[in-house]
Amino acid sequence: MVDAVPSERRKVAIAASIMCVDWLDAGRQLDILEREGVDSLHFDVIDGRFAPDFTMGSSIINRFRARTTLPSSYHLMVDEPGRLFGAFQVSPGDLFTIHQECCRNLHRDLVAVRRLNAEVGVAICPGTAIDALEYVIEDVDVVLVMTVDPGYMGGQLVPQTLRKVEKLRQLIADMKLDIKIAVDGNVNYENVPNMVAAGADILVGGSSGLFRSDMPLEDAVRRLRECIALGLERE
Ligand code: S6P
Ligand code: MG
Repeated sequence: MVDAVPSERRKVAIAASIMCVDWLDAGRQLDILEREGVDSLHFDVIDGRFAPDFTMGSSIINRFRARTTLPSSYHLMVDEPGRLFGAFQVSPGDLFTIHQECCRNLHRDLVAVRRLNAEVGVAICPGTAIDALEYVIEDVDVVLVMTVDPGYMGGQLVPQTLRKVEKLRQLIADMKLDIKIAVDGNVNYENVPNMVAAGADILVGGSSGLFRSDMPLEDAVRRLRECIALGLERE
C-alpha cells in the first residue's frame, strides 16, 4: 500500500499591528519583527468618527516605511476613505483595506484602490454579514474579518466572528476565488488555533498576541507560529 502524499500546508501570515508597538522602543521592535520574519506591517488609521480613537497619520506611517522592506497593509477605519487615498505611499505588495460600513459607494472606492496598484482589501465589523459583500467580492484580494469591534487595542473576541470566517471560507471555495481571509482583534494564543482552523490566512498580531508586556517580542512571534501550526493540524 502506498502512503498518501501529505498535501502541503497553506501559509498563514502574521501582520504586525503597529498601533500596538512600544512607541519608545519602536525602532528596535521593528528590527526584531524583520529578523523574526513577520510578513507585513499593519497600520490602523482611525478617524475618531467611525471608530472612537485616533491613531497614526501619514507622517508616522511613512517613517516606518522608510525603515523597512516589509510590505505595508493599511487598515482604514475612516468614513469615506477615498478622501485619504492620496495621503499614503504605495509599493507593490502593499494592501489597502477599507470598511464596507464606511463607504457610500463601496464598489467605486474598491476600484479606486485597485488603481493605486495596491492589493485590495475590504473589512467588515463583527455585526456585518458576509451578504453585504455579495456584489463586490470578486473585486477584492483580501476580506478582513474584524474579530473585535474596531477602535481600541485589547478588545475581547466576538466569538460568532469565527463562524463568519468559516462561512466566508466556504463561500470563497464555492466561488473558486483567490481571496485571503484576514482576522483582526484579540489574536491571542487561545484564539489563533480556532481562527486558523476556521480558515484565516492572515493574522493581525496586536497587544494580545505579539506586543505583550510579559514576553519578549521574539518569543511572541514563535508562540504565534506554534499556535498557527496547531490550527493547521485541525484541517
Ligand atoms: C482596531 C484595530 C485593532 C488592531 C490590533 C489590536 O480595533 O484594527 O484590531 O489592529 O491588532 O490587537 P489586540 O491584540 O490588542 O486586539
Ligand atoms: Mg487593524
